[in-house]
Amino acid sequence: MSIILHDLAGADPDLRFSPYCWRIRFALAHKGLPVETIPWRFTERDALAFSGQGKVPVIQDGGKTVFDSWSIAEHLEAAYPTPTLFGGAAGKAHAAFINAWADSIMVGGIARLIVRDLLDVIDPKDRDYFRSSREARFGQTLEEVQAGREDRVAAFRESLMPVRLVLRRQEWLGGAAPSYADHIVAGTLMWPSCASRFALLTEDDPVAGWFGRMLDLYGGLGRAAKRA
Ligand SMILES: N[C@@H](CCC(=O)N[C@@H](CS)C(=O)NCC(=O)O)C(=O)O
Repeated sequence: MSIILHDLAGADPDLRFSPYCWRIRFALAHKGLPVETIPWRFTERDALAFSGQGKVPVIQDGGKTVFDSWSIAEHLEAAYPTPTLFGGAAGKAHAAFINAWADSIMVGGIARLIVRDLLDVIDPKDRDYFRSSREARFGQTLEEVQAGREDRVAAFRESLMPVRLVLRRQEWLGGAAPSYADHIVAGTLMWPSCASRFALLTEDDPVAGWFGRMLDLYGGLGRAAKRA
């Protein structure tokens, strides 16, 4: 039986752009687990009531409901140990750092570059909620947040230096093979890659080269994704 994944969708139900849901899409593919995705929009609170909270990703695996991407990764590793996502306790501890870094530095940096673009791809019924909740969070209009991004994108690219330095020494963040650390960073980059046409990475950036290899994994899962 397939695992069910409640997955953020845009106005186009095939446009899936949540950085957290993509981490789980990659993790499921890594473990070879079949998945059925159910499109979810920001204002469909009732559809997640069974999980006791209001954010995606949420998975239903047999009788078990799990939300929060890190908790889902932990569940998958415990329930389906091979192939491993973390490579043991030390690998999991290091992936926890990557997860925290991606959630703060990467997600925060990317949001300031593409948040107004998101308004154009989300479902029209979500637009008022999205604008008011994000403008309250930033204390600025979405247009103000995104303004001047051409001048600011270099600083975002600079923030990826730790990834670049690791990829100089090894092919994957996981070392000789991809691991959940790769899924976290690539899943986060799927967000702008799917929802915006603004180029976050330059083509000659080793991070872009690695992201291209990530897109090709698992039968080209990331490359086949619908893009805005
Ligand atoms: N820490 C959570 C974050 C999940 C999250 O923020 N999901 C977003 C979609 S990308 C969401 O559902 N937001 C609902 C909202 O903003 O109302 C995780 O890792 O899964």
